Amino acid sequence: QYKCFIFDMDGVITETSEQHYQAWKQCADELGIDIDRTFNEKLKGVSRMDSLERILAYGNRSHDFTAEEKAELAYKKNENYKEMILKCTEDDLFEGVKELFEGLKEKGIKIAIGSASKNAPTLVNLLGIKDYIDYIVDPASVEKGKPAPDIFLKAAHDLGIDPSACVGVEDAEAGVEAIKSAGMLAVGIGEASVLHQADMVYAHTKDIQLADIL
Ligand code: B16
Ligand code: MG
Repeated sequence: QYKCFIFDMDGVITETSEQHYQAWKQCADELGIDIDRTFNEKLKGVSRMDSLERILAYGNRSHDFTAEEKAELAYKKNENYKEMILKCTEDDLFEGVKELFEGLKEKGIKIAIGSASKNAPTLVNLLGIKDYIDYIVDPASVEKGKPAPDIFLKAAHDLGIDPSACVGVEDAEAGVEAIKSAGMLAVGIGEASVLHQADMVYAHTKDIQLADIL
């Protein structure tokens, strides 16, 4: 039986993609690169440095910066983003998340966060869900980001649970791919046509039926 649920953060338990977008938009504007919300879709679930690389490639400016300059751009974006998310409170938690967590706790199932974001611990605190979370993966501790399975496998390993007894919940295509390569059950949040690799798909987190999964 399933012993652990590993949740992605952005798009699954809260929506921070708007703040990521605003912070990247400011960075891109300063470089004279015009990004919009459609382009931002390609940054969901993608690590900070990879997001910057995608923006630079989009503006044909991949080769214009040294590694140091890129690190500085990413640093500035993150400082900006951190200031934006300071306003997050329990009200920013998606509907149904607390009830879902309560249901899992009742059944003795562990809850982990498998986000690509290095800011996940800060958000877990701001969203007031710290007491529910058994483990937060530090994305800096794994070699490869999503769609590689590393983040999800790290959670299972550190909790001492076999991957086959884990359920991953993701809104991004790359995230679902990561869960499947980790050998876990994949629950998709969003559109079934996009998340076709998922074992089951719900439109919103609040629609998840634990009884169906367990
Ligand atoms: P950070 P997720 C991802 O979160 C975001 O979707 C993505 O836009 C962001 O670049 C990435 O986290 C890294 O975030 O800069 O805070 O380390 O969907 O994996 O929860
Ligand atoms: Mg996500």
